Amino acid sequence: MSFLRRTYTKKLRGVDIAIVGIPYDLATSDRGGARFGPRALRAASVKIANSIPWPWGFDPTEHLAIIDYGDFGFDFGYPHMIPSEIESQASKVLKSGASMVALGGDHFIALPLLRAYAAQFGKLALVHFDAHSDSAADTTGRISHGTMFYHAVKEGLIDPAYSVQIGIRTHNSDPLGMRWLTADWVHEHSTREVARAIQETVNGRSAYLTFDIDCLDPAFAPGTGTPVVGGLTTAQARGILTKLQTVNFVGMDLVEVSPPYDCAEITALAGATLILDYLCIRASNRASHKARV
Ligand SMILES: [Mn+2]
Repeated sequence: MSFLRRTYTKKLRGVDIAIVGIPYDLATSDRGGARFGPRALRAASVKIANSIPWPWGFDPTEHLAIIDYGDFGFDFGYPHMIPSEIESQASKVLKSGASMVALGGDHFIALPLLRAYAAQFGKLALVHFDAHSDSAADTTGRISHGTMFYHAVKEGLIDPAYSVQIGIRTHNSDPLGMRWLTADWVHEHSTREVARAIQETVNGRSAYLTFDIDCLDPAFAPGTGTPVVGGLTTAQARGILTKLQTVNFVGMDLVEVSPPYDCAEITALAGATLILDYLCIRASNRASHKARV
């Protein structure tokens, strides 16, 4: 089944947002299974399709042309080729004028995606929800789900001065200039204060949203590869996202949903709902833009 019961098609003419699956999990350091994330997110999304999402009060599919592009294809027998294959397939979608929501897959996919987005939009602000900073230093080009944002900074894909990582609760001695709103800080502040801090950091720049489901506490997202206790509740994450309507997002991924470790589709439903919130942000952006014109 497709995401939110959208039409499955490779035709991109007139499309605002293409949902793409990237079933890749060879970069994980612990539990695998995120290659099954796209199908789990699609299945869970059916539960929230064709209804008016709370608290938004409108159906984003009535304001945006959203399709399900299916999954990117690549050959697991040539693992070193996969990053460039993801990048080129993403570039093809972006060049059509459509934006994307990528269904992971492990978090590594964000790096080739950011290469494609930066080629299209220039250096971006990163809004990154995660238990980990994923910016460990790496000078040898390992394909890892723990080093993408180190490379994204060094390659000039993202501007660390306008980038923010939310929900962090593991150590990294060098955040590379990105702002950290740690999980502890989030727990001590309201979702409104967290959203304000994100908006202040992004400061009107075009932004990319990357959401690692392990930002959520394992109680709310057990089905993931590298869970860390002490994370956000689903309600906190939604409370923050629903207050980011004024951020100019150009794309999103939601990664690290690993269905073999999930139970009762808790994790997949959380992920699908967070994506629906993103689609509502994009729809309300468009509505406000139309109103200004
Ligand atoms: Mn991550």
